[in-house]
Amino acid sequence: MELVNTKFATSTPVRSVLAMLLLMFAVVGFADVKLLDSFPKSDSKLGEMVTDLRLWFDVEPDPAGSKIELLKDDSRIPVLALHSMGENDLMGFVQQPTPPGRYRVVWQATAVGTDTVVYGEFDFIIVNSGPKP
Ligand SMILES: [Cu+2]
Repeated sequence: MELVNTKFATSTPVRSVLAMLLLMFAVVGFADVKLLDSFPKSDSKLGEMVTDLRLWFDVEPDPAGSKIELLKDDSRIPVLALHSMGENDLMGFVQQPTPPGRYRVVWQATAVGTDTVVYGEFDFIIVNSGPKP
């Protein structure tokens, strides 16, 4: 009888701790889509044109719920055929020449299995591309 009482006394707190942990995981899971790396890298300088953009995240992004835009000054350069290469990444193709200048990547991403949309942006610079072959 005493043994049963002891078990009952310990199992309730254990269950509420487990429930709290599950809740915390759920909350973190919704909020957590972090950009870990990119090509081009944030604030980097490149010596050549960019034909594709890649973003790496801490979770698997859903290309269908994600978007990448490339801006130069006030004009928008289309980034097409957004897909993943299977490395928690998004990749898209830049379909116009990217002459020297300052560029801004504006992205939005949704993790697979969530509805939360996370936004971000970063800049990079393309310096003298050199003569075309
Ligand atoms: Cu690819």
